[in-house]
Amino acid sequence: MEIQLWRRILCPYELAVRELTVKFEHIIKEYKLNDLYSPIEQVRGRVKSVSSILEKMQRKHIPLERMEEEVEDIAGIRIICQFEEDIDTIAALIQNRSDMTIKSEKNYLKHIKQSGYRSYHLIIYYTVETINGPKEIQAEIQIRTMAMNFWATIEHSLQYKYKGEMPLHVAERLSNAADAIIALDQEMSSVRSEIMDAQNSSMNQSNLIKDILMSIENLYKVANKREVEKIQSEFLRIFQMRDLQQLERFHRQLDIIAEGYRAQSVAF
Ligand code: 0O2
Repeated sequence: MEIQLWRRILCPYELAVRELTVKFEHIIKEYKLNDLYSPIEQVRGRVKSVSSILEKMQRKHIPLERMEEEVEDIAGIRIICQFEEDIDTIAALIQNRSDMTIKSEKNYLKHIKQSGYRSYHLIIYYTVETINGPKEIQAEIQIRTMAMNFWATIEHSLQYKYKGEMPLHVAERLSNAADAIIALDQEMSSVRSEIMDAQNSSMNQSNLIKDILMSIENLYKVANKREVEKIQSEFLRIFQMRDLQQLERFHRQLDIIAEGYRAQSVAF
């Protein structure tokens, strides 16, 4: 097939990968804006290379005219999360969306692959708008924890290096590493609520500091410069104490000061 034709075939898949990546990144943003823990940590996307598509078609005896139906992962999205529990939350998020329809799932967490590979895969139908009208394509979404991703990335490069003929001692080490990853994910899940609390409180603190700095900046526009300088050094003093409650109190005081200036400006 000519390269130009490949480009035309892959073009809607490129659009789908870009759109889906933006949509999942936006979910992270929405959680953060609402001061909530995001079950999605990171999103990556790729369009399968022509050589990978051809290799898969050869391996699975897929004729060229069936390529778009049978090679389900031309568009691929990988969603990385922190905890194994997040995987179900993300799958439910996808299931409830009106712009993605789940065609099938492969649960390599329940049915671990012989290699030791663990991940949760969904094949979805997704429609992109092209200059010729809407086109429904398939995309594969892989959902896995950071630890699972670490293992899969290393194993994938070793598979590539040994071209399917991995020496036994390497395969054994990978299998041991896969067991260690299972233990690590379980261990992280057992301290999940503590880790999430720590992350939430550090997120709250950074949002609070952002708000305080913005209030001080706004005061500069309306208040006496010396007074704002005093407020600023008071902020630095409280900031060094690393006490969230004190910071919250200080923020409330700033609101009252700002309110006073607003009232004054209305009165004049
Ligand atoms: P790439 O480079 O990731 O795009 P098959 O391709 O025959 O293995 P199938 O039925 O099409 O499998 O789908 P399956 O099993 O869900 O696997 C598709 C993708 O999952 C693979 O894509 C890998 O990304 C990943 N995967 C599956 N098994 C393993 C494994 O044992 N180790 C690692 N590291 N990844 C795996 P591709 O096509 O290999 O390519």
